[in-house]
Amino acid sequence: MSKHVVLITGAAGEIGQALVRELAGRGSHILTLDLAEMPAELAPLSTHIKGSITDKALIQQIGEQYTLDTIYHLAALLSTRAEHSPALAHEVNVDASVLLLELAAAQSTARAQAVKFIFPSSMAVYGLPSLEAKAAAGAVPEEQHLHPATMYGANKLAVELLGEYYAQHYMRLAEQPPARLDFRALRFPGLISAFTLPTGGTSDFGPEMLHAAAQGRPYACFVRPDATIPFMAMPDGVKALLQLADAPRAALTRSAYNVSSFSLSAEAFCQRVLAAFPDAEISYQPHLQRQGIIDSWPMDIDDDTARANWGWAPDFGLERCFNEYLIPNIRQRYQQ
Ligand code: AKB
Repeated sequence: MSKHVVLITGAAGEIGQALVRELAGRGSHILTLDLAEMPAELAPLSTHIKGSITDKALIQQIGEQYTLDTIYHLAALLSTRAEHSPALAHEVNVDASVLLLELAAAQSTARAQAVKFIFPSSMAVYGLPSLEAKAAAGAVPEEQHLHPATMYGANKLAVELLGEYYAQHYMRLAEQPPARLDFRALRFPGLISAFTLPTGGTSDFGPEMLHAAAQGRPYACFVRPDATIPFMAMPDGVKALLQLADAPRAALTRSAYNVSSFSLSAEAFCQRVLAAFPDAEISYQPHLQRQGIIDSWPMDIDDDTARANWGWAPDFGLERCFNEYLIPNIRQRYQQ
């Protein structure tokens, strides 16, 4: 019989690295897939395949060689990058997701046991048409404002819907009802890690500002001071993924859940950074397109349903996130 594994795609990315550490501590057999090698210190924690999730033959081979208990499908082109290469973004973010959903559906049916498919979606699925609408919307619940203004947001929303399709309707015309995959998605705000930096996203202005200040490098913020979105500490992001994966199926009333922690404007973020690194040189040079993306995202997202259904609550609110997680770890990292 083939080996039972937890598959993590995009494992060398920010969320992936943090998730691999956590899952390895639980004793899971981890299979990682990424275009890049895993960082040296994480390499012993998984069996790694260096390759692309768009490679059909590779995905088929993984399906033949491994029994997938859970898939954390993290690989994606983020929002800014996707605007530069929309067709590539669709191929990576949607077409490759369908390959994995097909594989999970096939294994669920063959084993008569649901493969869990955990998908990090994003607040990018929302699209507010104006700053007035953004201010009026406040904390957006899951069913409202689902008109994304970016390729990335459209991709994330498409995969949420496709995941629901494979979990609820796929092969409904078959004579025998198949065992279906168990699809669960989280809509993340901007994640901030003390140990890694994001690439290609638009919420990146927060972590970039902080890491630049800690290294004594000047930083030109690419959005206006008033630009406001929700954020979350990376350990809470990983906690949310694991908690959602562990939640009893019967407790879940939706397939995609908002999770949030705190909202901050770029200027409030800057003041937090300056309080820790008073010599930091932070200026504003708004980039029209990236500003437009941030303006279309909500100020906050309403995560009441996640709290009610599976006990979600972040460990790091605003104060703890900066004072206990980000600042001490970043100081130590760059020795300031
Ligand atoms: C991005 O900025 O593209 C991501 C996201 C909010 O999903 N960090």
